[in-house]
Amino acid sequence: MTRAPIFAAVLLALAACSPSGSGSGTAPTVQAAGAICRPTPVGRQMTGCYLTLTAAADDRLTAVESPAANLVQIHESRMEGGMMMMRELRDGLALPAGQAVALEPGGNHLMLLGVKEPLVAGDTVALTLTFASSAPVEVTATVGQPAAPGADADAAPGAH
Ligand SMILES: [Cu+2]
Repeated sequence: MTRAPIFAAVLLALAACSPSGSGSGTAPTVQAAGAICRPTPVGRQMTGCYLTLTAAADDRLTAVESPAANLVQIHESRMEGGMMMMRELRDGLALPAGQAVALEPGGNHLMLLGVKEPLVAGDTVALTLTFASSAPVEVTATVGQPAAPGADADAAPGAH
């Protein structure tokens, strides 16, 4: 995999971001924070990753890749008949402008499938996030146990 096209795309995006006043038409960006992947269960080659995305303008997370896995899917979790089911979001995940969208346990998440080497706490996982409008974002997730769903990071002194 070559990095040159991504680098060029970032430069183009920056160049396109001229100070022209109104927000529309400028290159949008997405901030990614708090990326974490669960350790792979013994004998299994899949696991979930979580992070928080904030898009500057309306956007959509459309695809994710990782060198650590053969495939990364964007999943939603929902209760069906009292069971937690998960399903791929084939159209990606909507990112409304300025809203922090949390991918967290029990909700939306990234699913690593065909994980090549077992992931243990302390490892890192590179993720490349692709968006409908924004330039791709590369994040490094740490491997560990994510905070409980809905937990307020500020109210959990042990979290990070
Ligand atoms: Cu899943």
